[in-house]
Amino acid sequence: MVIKAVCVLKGAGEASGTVFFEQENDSAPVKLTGEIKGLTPGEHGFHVHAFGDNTNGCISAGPHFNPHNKTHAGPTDENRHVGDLGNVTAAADNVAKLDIMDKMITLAGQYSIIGRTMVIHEKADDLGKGGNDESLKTGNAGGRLACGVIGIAQ
Ligand SMILES: [Cu+2]
Ligand SMILES: [Zn+2]
Repeated sequence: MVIKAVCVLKGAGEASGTVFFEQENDSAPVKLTGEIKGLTPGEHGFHVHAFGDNTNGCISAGPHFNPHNKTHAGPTDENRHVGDLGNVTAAADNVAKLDIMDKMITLAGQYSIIGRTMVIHEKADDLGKGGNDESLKTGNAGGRLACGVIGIAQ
């Protein structure tokens, strides 16, 4: 049975978007589609953060979703936070079109990302290769432009 989720991202500034998630079964990779607009052209860090809490804006979502206690890395790294989806790239029209397949996130079971928060960042994620402590926690991706809680889709 296909599992579907959706996330509407909003923030204090221009950035906003919608992300659709689809997983063929509970152990299949998850496909992300959709778009985020209002971004400066170039790369922006894109992660699943731990909490589905936006009470104080995107900051309440907490750190990257990391149930296995790993350090921050890129989406293709074996050792990474579950929430590490790397970067999305906005074109000259300020829109980033999403087309991501990820083998680590899941929409089912005890490590499901449903009920957690997607965050789009101000800067590029250095994927843990920045050579400082912060790189191994956040990828130095800077402020949180927009976010939204991942919910069950119809
Ligand atoms: Cu993040
Ligand atoms: Zn991370």
